[in-house]
Amino acid sequence: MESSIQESIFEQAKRWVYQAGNLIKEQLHQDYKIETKSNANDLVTAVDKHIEQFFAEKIRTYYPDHLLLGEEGFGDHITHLNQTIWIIDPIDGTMNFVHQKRHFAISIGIYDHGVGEIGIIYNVMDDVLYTALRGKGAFKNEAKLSPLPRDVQLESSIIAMNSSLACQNRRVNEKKIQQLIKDSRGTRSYGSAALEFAFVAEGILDGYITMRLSPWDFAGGMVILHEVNGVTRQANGQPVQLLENNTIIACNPSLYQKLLDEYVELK
Ligand code: 2AM
Ligand code: CA
Ligand code: CA
Ligand code: CA
Repeated sequence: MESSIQESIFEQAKRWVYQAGNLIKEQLHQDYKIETKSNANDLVTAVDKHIEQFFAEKIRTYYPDHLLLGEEGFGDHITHLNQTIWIIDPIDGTMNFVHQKRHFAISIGIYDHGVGEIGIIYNVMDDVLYTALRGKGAFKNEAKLSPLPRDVQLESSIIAMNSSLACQNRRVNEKKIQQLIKDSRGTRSYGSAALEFAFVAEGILDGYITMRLSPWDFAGGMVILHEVNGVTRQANGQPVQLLENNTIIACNPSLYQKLLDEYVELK
């Protein structure tokens, strides 16, 4: 994507993200409808839907040749990558939104022919905007993020994960995850995949491991993490598939091989 086009789309997207953040704040304490999706703990609210519709309307008006892939179904049915696609999670961390009224984010990744050009993750209640343009670095608000250090050791690392990874489960060897909990300095679970990606990019987490993320959970974070030399791979070592669910390791480059070889074993 040409640099001036990339920058003008970015400026527009950023304006919309701040507008959407204000819409979420207005509705945060209102009596919105809450429904469940795949299970009783998989929540979706009228606010999630409203925000995705907001972006769908904007994109269709201003960029009619772009496509949208969104969690709540107001986007397009996308089967291939050879166009410009906005991959949006209107609220990442819906459970946090409902229960905690904080620790949730708007996440956007804009991909052109499969190449991540723009990443935006907005921590709405903290008013912290993580951004990246391909080839131009990553930022936390106005501050440029440093490339991740290359000499990080596991024993002094903090690893984020969904706690269910350490319980008996169908996908990974939980015994090795339990060993990872012992061998690392500490573990965390924030409940927003997008924020967990942003924290790895910021260097305040050293890794994030999670099962079956959807494209809108990681699309923005992958662009941001890439700009600080972070690694995002499937847990089997394969490249992430942008249009599919992926079990993911996102981490500091110095930890990737060790996590893959010693701690993340798929069943
Ligand atoms: P969401 O809030 O947009 O649904 C929480 O564990 C993290 O995992 C959030 O980023 C959440 O995104 C994501 N997630 C993905 N699939 C989920 C599911 N079926 N139920 C709950 N959270 C899910
Ligand atoms: Ca959801
Ligand atoms: Ca999500
Ligand atoms: Ca969501």
